Amino acid sequence: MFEHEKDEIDTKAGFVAVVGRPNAGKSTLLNHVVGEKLAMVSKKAQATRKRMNIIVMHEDMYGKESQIIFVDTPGIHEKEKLLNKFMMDEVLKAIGDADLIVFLAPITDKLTEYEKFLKMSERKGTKHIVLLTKMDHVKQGDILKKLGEYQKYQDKFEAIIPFSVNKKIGKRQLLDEISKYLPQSPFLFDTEILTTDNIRDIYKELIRESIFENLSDEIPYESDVTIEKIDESDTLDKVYATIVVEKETQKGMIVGQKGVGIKRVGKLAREQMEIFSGKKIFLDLHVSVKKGWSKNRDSLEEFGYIV
Ligand SMILES: Nc1nc2c(ncn2[C@@H]2O[C@H](COP(=O)(O)OP(=O)(O)OP(=O)(O)O)[C@@H](O)[C@H]2O)c(=O)[nH]1
Ligand SMILES: [Mg+2]
Repeated sequence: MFEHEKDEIDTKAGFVAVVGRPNAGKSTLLNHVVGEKLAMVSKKAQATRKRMNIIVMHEDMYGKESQIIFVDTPGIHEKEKLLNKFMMDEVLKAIGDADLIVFLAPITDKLTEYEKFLKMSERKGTKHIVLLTKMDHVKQGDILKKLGEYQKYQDKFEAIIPFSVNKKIGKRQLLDEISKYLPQSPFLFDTEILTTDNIRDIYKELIRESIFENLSDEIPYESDVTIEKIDESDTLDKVYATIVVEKETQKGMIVGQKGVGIKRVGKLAREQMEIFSGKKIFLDLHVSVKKGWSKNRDSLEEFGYIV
């Protein structure tokens, strides 16, 4: 590119990795900033398993437009299973590819998670912003106290912003701040698109979200979903999907007596899919058992988790 051409680019664009411990509020934040329910959210930790791009167009206070490509990631955690290793690899890849990182910590957290993140990310030296989430959980005085604690690391972060999705606080400030650190660049994606994920990925996540919502104990963690087929038309999508579990007993627990369990999972998933697509959804849902899938490389690949 010639120097004079570079000067003519009046837009910014870049990748922003959103990282933090499981349940910090990463996926909720991204659904909130994009204004659409795209990423799955759960009260239970370790909901997100794979990176997801969520794209937000933002005009800063000087009228300059940025295309912010947020990358939702699984929570930072340590576990031995191959699936969990894949999840951590996803975090590291997102950090490695990012122009900027947003580190999320619930405001009630101690600084140990942040210190872990600093160790993980310092080698590459990518700039980061700290976002203190769920500030609606605490009083004003506690917010100031927490901001004080983070001052110890003020030379490490570019900004620290308290945030609450519930109280709708912090969005504009976050997007303005992110825009400052993005490179001058033409837009990297069509300005109309909100995610690079396809409909298959999103339907899969909505079914997983319903499993997280409706089932307890180990089932959410030991199950996954494959979308076998989608027959699309203008007003109706017919979706054929299988829930895969590790054990025969888990299959029984999902199906439930007279099939009430799987009906409940299917109902919530279908409602969410209808909201997302604006179409009627026919959902054909089955359960199958695949012992040890979360520890097996080939099975993980079938679910789209390439380790
Ligand atoms: N009160 C309150 N709750 C929030 C806020 N943001 C997120 N939550 C809740 O926190 C829980 C976890 O949210 P997620 O968005 O799934 O968290 P995550 O960081 O994506 O979690 P993983 O995908 O497991 O890493 C959900 O029950 C959200 O409703 C907030 O600002 N205030
Ligand atoms: Mg998540």
